Amino acid sequence: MSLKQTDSEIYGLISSELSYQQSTLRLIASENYASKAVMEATGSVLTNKYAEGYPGKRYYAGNRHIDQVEAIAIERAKKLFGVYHANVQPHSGASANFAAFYAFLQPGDKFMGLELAQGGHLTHGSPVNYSGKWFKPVAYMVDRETEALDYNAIMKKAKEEQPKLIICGYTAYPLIIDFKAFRETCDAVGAVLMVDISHFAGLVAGGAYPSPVPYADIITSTTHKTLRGPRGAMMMAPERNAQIMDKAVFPGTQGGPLENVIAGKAVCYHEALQPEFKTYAGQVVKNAKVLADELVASGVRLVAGKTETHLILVDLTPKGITGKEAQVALEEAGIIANRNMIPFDKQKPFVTSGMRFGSAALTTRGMKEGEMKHTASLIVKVLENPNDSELKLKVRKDVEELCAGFPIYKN
Ligand code: DSN
Repeated sequence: MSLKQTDSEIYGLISSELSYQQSTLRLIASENYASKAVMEATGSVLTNKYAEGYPGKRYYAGNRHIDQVEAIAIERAKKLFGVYHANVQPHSGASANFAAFYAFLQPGDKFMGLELAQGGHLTHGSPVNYSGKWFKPVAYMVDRETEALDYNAIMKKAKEEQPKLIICGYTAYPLIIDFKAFRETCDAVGAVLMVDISHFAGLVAGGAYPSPVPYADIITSTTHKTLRGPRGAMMMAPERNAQIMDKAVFPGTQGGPLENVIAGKAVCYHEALQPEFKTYAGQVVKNAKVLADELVASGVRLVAGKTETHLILVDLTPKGITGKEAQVALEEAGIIANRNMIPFDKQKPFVTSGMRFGSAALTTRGMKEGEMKHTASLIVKVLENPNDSELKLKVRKDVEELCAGFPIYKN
């Protein structure tokens, strides 16, 4: 029986969500629209199978097709990122990061990561996360003036602190990371270089962001952000760390892999290996830059003053509203984006002084520079009049009209 026949309640909510996704502007920097092919693979019969282990070495019988699916996913990931080895089993970015810690650290070991409020991730040493509870995080910061990473300061801190591992790759940093500088720092103190490329993996795959592969000891990534695959994650490593990475995922930190999601990842890698993906990745960055420039031209302050990626971080302090207020007002107008801490934020994490915008989902819909200018004008209208209900209603209609010209799924 179909979902509609079996469970009309859930079917109805999924249908409503599709309409909502279609009729709103998605600017959450970590979101995207997976293709129908990716969703078909993810929703397939592969969900019925247990496959603990790896291709050719499973702890369950009956994996003849599963082995092929996972082996293809691994080969495609290796080709896409030009890396020695890939593990496609991590269930999520947090799981992948946990496995990286498991591979290289012992409880109590010291590591360095960018503070959460500065753009780092929860799993990069937040005191409420295992990374901050079971290990000893030392936070590095962006420069107070430029709001960019200060590689000399990071080197100095690493020499003082002697961490066993250093993480770079963030959730709210709009500039390109100098991986070579991090490599030099790690070499100077004998630390492992872990690069979390979750946000910009699709840009790396599409040649719109430098690759960390020549520098990293271990790479973690989600697969559903700019990379546009199913919700999940992956890890990559050079030859010297291939075995330790695989053992850290299974049996170290996970049990049975989600082979249906792995099939979705295989399809995503196949799509990302096509020439159109390069065009998409380049357009993601172009769109973000236009959106950023338009916001700046309208008097909006950006953290670091610009973007070099898919991501824009707005400081709302000069506008006199909080991130929480802006997020609610924008959502009422059909613009979906998330509030975010900014460096040296004076507001609490639940309130924040910032908004984070990303261009990947709109780019996937086919939107280009013209639509970014339009989108920026709508954002500015709402940010300047967050309590004007009539205006928000007008913007909502404008958003619906704009979205109608760019269907998410064309057939
Ligand atoms: N939730 C992701 C993001 O929005 O950046 C990070 O886990």
